[in-house]
Amino acid sequence: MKTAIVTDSTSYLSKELCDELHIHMIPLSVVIGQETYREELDITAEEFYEVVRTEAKLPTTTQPPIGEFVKLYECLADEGYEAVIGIYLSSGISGTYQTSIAAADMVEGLAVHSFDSEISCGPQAFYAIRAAELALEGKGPEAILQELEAMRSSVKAYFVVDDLNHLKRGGRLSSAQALIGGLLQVKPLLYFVDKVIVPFEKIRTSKKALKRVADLFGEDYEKGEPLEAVIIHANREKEARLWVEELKERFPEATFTISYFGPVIGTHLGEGAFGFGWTKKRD
Ligand code: MYR
Repeated sequence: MKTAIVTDSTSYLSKELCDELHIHMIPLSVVIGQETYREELDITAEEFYEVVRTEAKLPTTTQPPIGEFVKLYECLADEGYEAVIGIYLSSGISGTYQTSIAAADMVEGLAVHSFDSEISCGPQAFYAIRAAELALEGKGPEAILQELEAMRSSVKAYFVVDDLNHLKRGGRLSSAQALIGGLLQVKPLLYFVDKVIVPFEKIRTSKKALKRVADLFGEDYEKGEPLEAVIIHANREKEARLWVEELKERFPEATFTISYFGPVIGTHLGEGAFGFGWTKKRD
């Protein structure tokens, strides 16, 4: 069964990799002032961080309109695909996954399977890349979905933000949580539990939070399984590169790539955020 792999823009995969692996991307958008920009298409991450510094009004984000899903799914059916696996950011932070499900009902002749990654960004990309590799090997949707489910327990991610107010303002971290624990005064290490963002540990400085996450990675690394990791930054490429050099020395058997928080996720995390995601290498 000819199966197409779709993911949304928040997996921040390069156009080259999407072309190579035949991954189709559906963009979320960022609204700055009166303008709406589809990320990765109308605005780059660099442009976004530059523009928001001078904009008085803070940006907001929107999920893809249902019509865009329908258009894409219909196009894929016209191209001869019989099935789609759509890998989307966590349904606990965006309506994108639910909209994909609603769009699937409006398209005929195509079996659409929407997969809730329960995460976003680089770790979501782990799923999209793996699904695409299997689709290229000729695996059908059931086998691919089975593999994605099997990956869940090994996909981990932690992140730290410079200013928690962005998450609070966007409603992706409840005010109660942010205030009760006095989180706004510290740099909590954050992660996803049951599809939503919660604090993992309260840590006083970003530097200590990054050290802590490297130690958490180290615990899995010591188990001896081959790991692939992604370091994600919000407009801090130089620091990310330096960090990766240190990590490579400390964990020589693991592979590291660098990704970024683009406009949509950057709106909610703010400039200067860092993330660290990893998974077990699959064969
Ligand atoms: C929408 O408007 O539908 C998009 C909402 C996106 C919320 C993003 C919240 C932060 C996610 C951080 C992911 C970090 C993964 C390592």
